[in-house]
Formats: sequence, structure tokens, C-alpha cells
Amino acid sequence: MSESVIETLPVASAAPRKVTRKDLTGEHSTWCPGCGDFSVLALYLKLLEKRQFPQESVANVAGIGCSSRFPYFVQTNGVHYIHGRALPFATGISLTRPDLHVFVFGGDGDGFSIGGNHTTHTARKNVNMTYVVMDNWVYGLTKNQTSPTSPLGSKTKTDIWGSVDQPINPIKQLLAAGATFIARTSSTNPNHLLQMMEAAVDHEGFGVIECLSECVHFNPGSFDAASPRTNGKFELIPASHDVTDEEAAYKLAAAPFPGYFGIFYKSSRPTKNKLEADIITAQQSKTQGKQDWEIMQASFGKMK
Ligand SMILES: Cc1ncc(C[n+]2csc(CCOP(=O)(O)OP(=O)(O)O)c2C)c(N)n1
Ligand code: SF4
Ligand SMILES: [Mg+2]
Repeated sequence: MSESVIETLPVASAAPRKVTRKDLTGEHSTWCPGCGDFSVLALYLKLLEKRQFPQESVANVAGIGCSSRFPYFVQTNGVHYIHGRALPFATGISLTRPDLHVFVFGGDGDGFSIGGNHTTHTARKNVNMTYVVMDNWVYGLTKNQTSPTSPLGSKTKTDIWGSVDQPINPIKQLLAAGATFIARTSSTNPNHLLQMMEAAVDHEGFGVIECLSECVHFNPGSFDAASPRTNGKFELIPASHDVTDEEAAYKLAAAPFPGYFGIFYKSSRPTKNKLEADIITAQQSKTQGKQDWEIMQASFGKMK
């Protein structure tokens, strides 16, 4: 299917029904066998089933990339949009359809290079949605180019002698941008991944999860150091960490790879959704009983 395809499901039926994994499963996933993204999908389906979110109450939005093929594999409302532009599209849905659970799935390239500005602005606006970045340190779909999170020295098609550009630290970037929920997990730790997705869904505002998700085709073994299964270390954020302490979160985020996993930061800053809804309610109360043309006439009158 081409870019910019919108799939919609019928409006909710009156009678509640049990939401099953079978209902939620979409097209057969086309990822390479062993790709970390499978785990994210499996846990996401588990989350929707556990929370009994009806299919029609969910919107999954994605840009372009292997990871961004996500909406095809889930049978809910879904949008496969333009590379790096999933967040503004999802913002429109979130602001106009408060009845929907809005999720965005995508890659490190989608979210931190071409869509980097949109990540920053969605974070500062604190738009209510859950954003899962499946970080594999590479452009997978386009067959192995350096991504903004590729470590120094990565040998890719665009850096055949090894990359020389300082990689982005997604957690620091998100903190600086003003995201109100920031977590880090790995596709190799299903329990933790589900836990982080649940916490993000429960958060009122822009909840972002950086999920290490191995590209077994172009970057095999890249995250071995982050998993005990491959003699690595999956170190949780210390229980003593105050998630409202931004500076402490920065310090944790600065730890060298594999770093820490868990919730780095959480704040209860009001969402754009709430702030705009309040403005609309206040303005509507001033114009109650007036015809549309009267409101327009008054607006134009002010411009004279
Ligand atoms: C405007 C635009 N520029 C470039 C591309 C080519 N392109 C498609 S996916 C991609 C990178 C995807 O990398 P990432 O977001 O990390 O996803 P992954 O495939 O690794 O999951 C690029 C450069 C495009 N589709 N559209
Ligand atoms: S190329 Fe990499 S990221 Fe894409 S499906 Fe294959 S393993 Fe996954
Ligand atoms: Mg990638």
C-alpha cells in the first residue's frame, strides 16, 4: 500500500463485546524473522487485549520505515503516513477525537532525523498520545544507512569507513523538548516493555518510550550488551529515582550504553488537549444562542 493511506473502522456498536487478540491482529507482519519489532507488536496486542480497548477506540499512526509498518499489523483505525510526519497527523486526531486512544509507532530515523522537529514540538505542546520509538540504530527499510542514533564508528552504506557524527541521546533530547513522560525499554524484555507501555497509556499527555529493537538484518548483536540473555546487563532505574526530577533524569540518561531502563521522567503539566478545550468552552459560552453568521459578522467587525 502507498503512503498516506487511511483505514477506518465503523463507529462503536452499542453492545460491549470482548476484545480478543484475534480481533486485534491485522495483516501478516512482513518484518525479517527475528526482528525486534515483532516483540513490540506482540506486547502491544497484549496491552490492548488486557485493557479491553475496543478496536474502534484506537488509532495507530506511523510514518515510514520497517517499524512504521506497524498499523498494518493491528486491526484498529490506522494511518501509514508520510516519513517523519506521523506526530502532527496524530496531533490532529488527538485534539479532535478525545474519545480515541492515540498511538504513534516509528523508528529512530522517522522520529529523530526527518521527524525530529515534530518530536520536539509535540513534546513541548504535550499532546495526549503514546509514542513508541523502535530504536534500532539504523535506517532499516532503506537498507542500512546511518541513523541519528547510530553509535560513532557504525559501518553503514552512508558511512563505509564508520560514522563520525555524534549520535543523539533520545532521552536527553526528549527531556530538553519538554516531554512529560519518558521511558526506555527493550524488545528483549517483554514484561518490562508491557509495563512501560501501560504506564505511558495511563499518562495524561505526551508519553514517549524509546524501545531498543534490534535490526537483525543490518545490525545483528547491536543490543547484546543490554540483555542478560546475551551476557549483557538490563539495569533498571534505581527505585530511589524521583521521576519528577529533570536534572536527575539527565544524569541517568548520560550513563554509557547500555544505560538504564525504566521511567526517567514524568510530570503532570496540562496537555494541549485540555488547554485548548478550555479556551473553546470559554469562547462558546460567550457566543451561546448566536447564529454562525452573527459570530462571523462580529469577528469581521473587529478586523475593520
Ligand atoms: C520524505 C522521505 N524521505 C526519505 C524517505 C526514505 N526513507 C524511508 S524509511 C527511511 C528511514 C527509516 O528509518 P527508521 O525510521 O529508523 O525506521 P526503520 O526502518 O529502521 O524501522 C527513509 C530515509 C521517504 N520515504 N520519504
Ligand atoms: S531490515 Fe531490520 S528493522 Fe527491517 S524488518 Fe528486517 S530486521 Fe527488522
Ligand atoms: Mg531505525
